[in-house]
Amino acid sequence: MKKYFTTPIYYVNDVPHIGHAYCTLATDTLVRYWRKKLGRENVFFLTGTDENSQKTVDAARKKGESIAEYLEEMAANWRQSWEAIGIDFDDFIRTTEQRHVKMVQQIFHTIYDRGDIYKDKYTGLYCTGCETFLKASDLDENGNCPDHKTPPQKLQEENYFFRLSKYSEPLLKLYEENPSFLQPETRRKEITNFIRSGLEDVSISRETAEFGIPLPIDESHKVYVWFDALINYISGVPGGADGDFWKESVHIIGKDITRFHCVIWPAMLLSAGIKPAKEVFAHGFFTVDGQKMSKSLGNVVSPVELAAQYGNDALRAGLLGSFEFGHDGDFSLENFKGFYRMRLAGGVGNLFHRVITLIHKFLDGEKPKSEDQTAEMQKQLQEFGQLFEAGKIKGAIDYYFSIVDSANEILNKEEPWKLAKTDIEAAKKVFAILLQKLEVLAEMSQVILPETAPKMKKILGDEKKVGIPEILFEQKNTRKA
Ligand code: ME8
Repeated sequence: MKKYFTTPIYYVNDVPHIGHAYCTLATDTLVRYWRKKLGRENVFFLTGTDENSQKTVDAARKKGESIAEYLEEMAANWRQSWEAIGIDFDDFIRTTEQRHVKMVQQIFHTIYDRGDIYKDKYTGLYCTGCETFLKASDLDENGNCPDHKTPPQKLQEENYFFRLSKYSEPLLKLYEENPSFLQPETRRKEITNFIRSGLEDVSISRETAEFGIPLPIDESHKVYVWFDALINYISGVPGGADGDFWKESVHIIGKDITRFHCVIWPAMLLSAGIKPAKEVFAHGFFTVDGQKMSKSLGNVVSPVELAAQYGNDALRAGLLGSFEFGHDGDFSLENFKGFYRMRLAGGVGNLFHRVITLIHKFLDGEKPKSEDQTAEMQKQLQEFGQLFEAGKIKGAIDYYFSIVDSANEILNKEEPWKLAKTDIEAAKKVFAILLQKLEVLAEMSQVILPETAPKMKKILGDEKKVGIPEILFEQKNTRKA
């Protein structure tokens, strides 16, 4: 079995914030689960940057740089940011790369040959922030884009259109036949209702765009950035649309871009004679301390800075553990610090340190013989896996910490350091149980705390003896002043 995971390709008009990191870390964590289950060679993970956008042109201009210069710098920044926070992608695609440009032109041509592209005049309201046309009814009371709070541009141009309206029925059939095509259920309902309400054809070229991929049928137009961007999922997958990975594709996206991924993209593929992605998972949006992240509010959190301070595993588990995958939520720095202090340093870190130190002290580091608990351990690993396979990332993280809590409870209740002085055999039994819990946690950590997992394995030693205790999570001064 194979699996192919993608994140959205992000716009490069700015550096990554924790919203982008949330999606990328969620995908990376799912990828780690599946790599562990299927073997690394059977899982492919693609991320990248969406570059052929007016946002690129505006941002480069603002910085006084050429587009090429700006893009080199920003694509490197995104790539390095992901590497810095421990994202282990297999490939990083940029939409200005030749492999992508060629694929876009090829797919465009196939759709054109099907008769699904035609030229027409268009007048509409365009928001560069969204890179999409808005209807008058979409605007807020000030006539602005409700997301970007800026007035849309009035565009009048000759555009090429994609016959999306033709695909209502085939799309509804796709949804009916593939119940897991779009998750969670709330998004599926929203999108199927949208399709049922009737689809309009969409403009897929820009006559006035300054930057982008020229249409293979008319060099004076550029391909609309979304039509171009979605195709990255095929330009970046080994074997392309005919390969084994594409058949098992899973797009992880935020709910804001569900229509593009679950209406336009599958319709483009149906038109091009390519099977749509197998699954799309649209996660929720989160606020920071109850407020939408924005530069003007100054509450934009850098994942790179947070990880440099608390470690990559803390960022991963803290962020993904804040609210359930698929739901909206909130991220607060105070809660994050509390999570670090109580769950990581005081919870799992302290547990490993105490158990291993006690085994050194009372058993000379020798591992006690234990009753076979393989069945129990297998059961726990299975339940952990089931949570992942159901898309419950927070559920899996909570499950992990429930094992940490149960081990800490055993330790505090049985007090093996006292028991060892009166009944060493009874103490050995307690240590054996605790060691097995640590083994399970080390195993699960490969997925949710991947940088700590090898340290845990080292501390757990070999068949006979435990290793040297090590501080896994330094206590930091995280208390409120
Ligand atoms: O839309 N909470 O890119 P983008 C949760 N280039 N997730 C958030 C978030 C928040 N507050 N803010 C952003 C684009 N995200 C296109 C995609 S794909 C072919 C093209 C995440 O840079 C979320 O995953 O605007 C969202 O979908 C994504 O960032 C949008 O990133």
